[in-house]
Amino acid sequence: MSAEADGLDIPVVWSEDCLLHEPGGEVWLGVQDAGTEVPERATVILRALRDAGAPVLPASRHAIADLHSVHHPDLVAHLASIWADWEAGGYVSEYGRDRVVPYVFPTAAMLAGLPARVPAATHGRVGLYCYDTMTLIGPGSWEAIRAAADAALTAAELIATGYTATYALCRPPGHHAGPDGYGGSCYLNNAALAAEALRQAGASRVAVIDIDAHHGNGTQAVFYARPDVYYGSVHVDPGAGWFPHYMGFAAERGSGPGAGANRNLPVAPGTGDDRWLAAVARLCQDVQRHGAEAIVLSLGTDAAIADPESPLQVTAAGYRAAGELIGGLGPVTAVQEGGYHLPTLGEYVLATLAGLQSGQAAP
Ligand code: SP5
Ligand code: ZN
Repeated sequence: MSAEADGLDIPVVWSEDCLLHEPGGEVWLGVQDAGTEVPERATVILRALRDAGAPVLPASRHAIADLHSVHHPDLVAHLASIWADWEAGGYVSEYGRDRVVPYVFPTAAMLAGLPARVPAATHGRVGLYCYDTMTLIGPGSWEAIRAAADAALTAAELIATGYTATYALCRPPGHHAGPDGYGGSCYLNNAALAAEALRQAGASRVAVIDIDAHHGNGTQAVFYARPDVYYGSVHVDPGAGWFPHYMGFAAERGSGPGAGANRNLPVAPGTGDDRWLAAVARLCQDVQRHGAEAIVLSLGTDAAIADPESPLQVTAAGYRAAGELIGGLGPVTAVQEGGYHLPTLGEYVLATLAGLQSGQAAP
């Protein structure tokens, strides 16, 4: 049975609030560029999945406390309030800064062993939580950030009601956001929240498989010392010069009780279907060995040939094949991460979900 012929049954969990985040670009190397993490990403994906027959379900509102399963309450409170503080501080009206962007970061090199204090000035404080200059906050950002987290939590909770696959159309994405910091166009870690929700719904072991073109440093950080949630990622090699630069190397295998439950498979720029799918298959073997009862798929489609943010060369057929492999592992909650080439984005997401459906239908 093919989803292309017979329709996609996987529910799409969605909130219109995800369109309210308008980062207005990214500051890269000191210059503000247009940026690629735009609201139209979500509308083209939604259109493609609706056209394929997928049912669309509303994201249900969750308590702020539910976000603390993954994130420090101070980060959540900061994200919820920083835009109001920024406006009240005159950064827009007096200084012409129409988005929140930090300029000082409390790196280890600056602190020299001292603890990071919470700065008195709002423009100092923003660097305590944000680790780059590409992840801007504007007037509607918090509503979208919260709605994306709601979508991921709802999609995970639907698994307990009998769905074997669900999809959260999250925007902004999440896998670069860690327990107490954000960056890489991500604010809250939607996939990690979904994994925690699956644990709380009774799965004793959960696996996150991350096929976004970039390493999900935030998800890795959340689960690095834990044996109950496996994290495995195939991504463009940070050692070859790619974001997130500081993490995502093969030697990172987990720590303490989590030793062995983290796997990074960096691939060279230019990697296409064959070597990328071999890495996905290796992650699937890991997941079977780990004994996960539920899977979260961090579904970034920026490994696509035409994507402007990565040098990988994976076809839509490659993503479909990845979906088939992952669908064979058990119940899957797919969570949207990156993917920036608007003309092909919908086709790639649909191909992956069709693969998941087909992999789950196979005997
Ligand atoms: C969720 C996700 O995919 N985040 C990726 C963030 C990676 N951003 C790196 C941006 C580097 C500067 N962008 C230059 C674009 C040139 N086309
Ligand atoms: Zn990415």
